[in-house]
Amino acid sequence: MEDIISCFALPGRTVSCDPWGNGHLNRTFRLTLENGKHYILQSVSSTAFHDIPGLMENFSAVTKVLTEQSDDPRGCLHLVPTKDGRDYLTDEYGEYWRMLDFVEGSVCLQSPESPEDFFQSAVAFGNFQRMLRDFPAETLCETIPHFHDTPDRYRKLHAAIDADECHRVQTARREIDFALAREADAGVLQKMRDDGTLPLRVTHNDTKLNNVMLDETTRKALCVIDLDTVMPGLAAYDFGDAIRFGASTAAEDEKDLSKVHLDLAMFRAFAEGFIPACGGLTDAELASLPLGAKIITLECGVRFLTDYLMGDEYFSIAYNGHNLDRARTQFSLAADIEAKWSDILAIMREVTGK
Ligand code: GN1
Ligand code: MG
Repeated sequence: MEDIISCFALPGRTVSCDPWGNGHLNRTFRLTLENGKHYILQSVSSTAFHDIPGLMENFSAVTKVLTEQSDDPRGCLHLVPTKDGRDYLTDEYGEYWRMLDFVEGSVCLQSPESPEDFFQSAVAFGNFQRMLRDFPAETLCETIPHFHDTPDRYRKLHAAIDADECHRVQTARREIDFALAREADAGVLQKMRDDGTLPLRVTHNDTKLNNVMLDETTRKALCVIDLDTVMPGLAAYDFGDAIRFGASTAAEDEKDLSKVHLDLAMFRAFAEGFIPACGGLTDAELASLPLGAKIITLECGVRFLTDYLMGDEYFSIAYNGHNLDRARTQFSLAADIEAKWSDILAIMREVTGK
């Protein structure tokens, strides 16, 4: 690790390096320098990302625009270059490493402590989309092709069921039935993307609450982190994934499913923050946002379930069955979103005035 750290142009000696954060894919460490300043060192998952040079090009192009657009230096992530002026480093094992400024004086939440926290995260993700409105989305590399292509996620689920390599299909019958019962309707966002009903935007695509930093004192939104999945996408993906994670009353891996619900007050708070911050969403996009919540929740459940059936190759797990537990919470939440559909539409009408 010391060899890796020494390749980056840091302004001083590192005194400690500790594991940091809650990501399921990348390995993240926080460094402390002797002057007390902190930095983030990250190795990017090559299991998840197959074109890391392309991903890093996205990263620097997008952060350049965000830096120009925001007046607060903490309003955007900044890469620390290597001593020879590059954005990242490849080590002798082929691992990719990058260094970032740590956003000092900030907090990152696993669940909102109040609707205001969630509102702030909505403002951060909405601002992100607005600041990148004129960015030529088609020049970005698709860091994970078909990332939110729900029909493609279903194709992979079918392949995992058919192969049943780990003999786990029997243990997940109920979850498989739940997913397959919704397959026919789950492709509607992808269809509206393909036929041009919904415009392509530069989207974040992984809008979990823990991908936003809030100021630790004012609790106002500072910046959006985890830019690995920034790609051309739909506003509904960013809205939907945020609701999936932050408007759920339980953690993503809660075992007691009676605790998993959609919190309508949180849903409203996110809609109130996100929609004005994005600015200029079309009527078709506004109408697609609740669908995003339903479909991205279902899709995430399908992804966890597929990974469980395939032997937990993608999402890191803390125990056997972790991915099945995660799939179950997502399906419980998707069912609750279905049950609350008319309340959701009423909130959308109130927030948009349409
Ligand atoms: C992954 O790495 P992390 O935890 O920020 C995943 C998201 C999932 C999320 C589920 C690139 O995000 O799509 O929604 O886990 N990221 C990628 O917690 O696959
Ligand atoms: Mg993350």
